[in-house]
Amino acid sequence: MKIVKAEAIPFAIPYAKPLRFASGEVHTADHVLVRVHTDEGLTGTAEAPPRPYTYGETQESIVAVIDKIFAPQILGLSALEREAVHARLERTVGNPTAKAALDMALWDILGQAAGMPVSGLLGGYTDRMRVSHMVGFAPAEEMVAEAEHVRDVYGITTFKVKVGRRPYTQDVQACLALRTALGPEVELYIDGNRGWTASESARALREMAGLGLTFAEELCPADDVLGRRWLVAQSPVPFIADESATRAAEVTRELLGGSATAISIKTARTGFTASQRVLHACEGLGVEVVMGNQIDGQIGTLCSVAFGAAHRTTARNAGELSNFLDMTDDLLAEPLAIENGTLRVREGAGLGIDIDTDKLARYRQDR
Ligand code: MUC
Ligand code: MG
Repeated sequence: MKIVKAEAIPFAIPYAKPLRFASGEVHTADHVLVRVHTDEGLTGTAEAPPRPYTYGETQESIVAVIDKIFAPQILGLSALEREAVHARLERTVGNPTAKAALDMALWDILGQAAGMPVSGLLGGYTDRMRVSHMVGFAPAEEMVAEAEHVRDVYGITTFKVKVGRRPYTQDVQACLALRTALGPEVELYIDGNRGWTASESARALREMAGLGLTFAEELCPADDVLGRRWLVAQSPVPFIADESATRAAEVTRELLGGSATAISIKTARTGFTASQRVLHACEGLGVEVVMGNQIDGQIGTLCSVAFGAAHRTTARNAGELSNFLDMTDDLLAEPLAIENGTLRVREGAGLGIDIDTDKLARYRQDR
């Protein structure tokens, strides 16, 4: 099962509603479709979503690093030699989504070769996840209307609220409005994308003490080392590290150093192989995890739910699996459907990513 070709195809699909958060905003899904081909005719597929404001990757950099560095290094290896593939990819620091998409495409090949769904190969814990919806920056009444719409149409009852603007006049007010409108039965947590200081975060958490938040994520920068530890030590809820701790070693450092007490796992940036390393580190250290969303399209969401449903620890909390709802279109021939607040893993061998070739022709940027 030799790897004979690795393709990186840039495509762009506009968002119907842009997502705004403290570190940036997304108007177009300018992602990269990654396809790995073997000499036996199997093709593994995944997508890499560049997040320049978070990791510095761009659509152009992902295409370039795959075409010029990663593809030449892995051609000729067997798709079964995942550790050897990783040893080569990890010579290069950074470029997380390019590496992750190659990893997931290889797992797709493994699943197809074994005649097994990837989720089953990874762990096969369950066949679905509860969905958490991310509510981006907007006036409080629009954030409430969005959450009510998503609850009424898709049955979603867990919401991650983006904070990190002006804490007391905007963010706390928005969270209050959401809790008042949605009532006690929904689950709310917040993500600051490093937008507040440690002292702003502490005061905001005190002001929201009655709101029953489940988690607080990246409220202030992890690089504010002592300030962040001071904040985490007094946080009334588990404090999630997201972009500050992505690889297993970073996760271990942040958890042992007291800069986080829970972890966001995103297959978009650690694929399946490195996500399992992160997950197992978290299980060993005894902290909760949340399947995060890197503003994935449907292909990335299918990968997230395959991983999240595969393991007991990831399936315990709702996974962030709904950002694709805001896109005007997607590449999957059979679109994903969120029903009763849950998303199911796709059945069949591999990841079940069937690309609509007409849509790919319409949205690809390289022709
Ligand atoms: C999140 O959880 O932070 C925003 C930027 C990014 O890289 O991911 C998103 C969501
Ligand atoms: Mg986050």
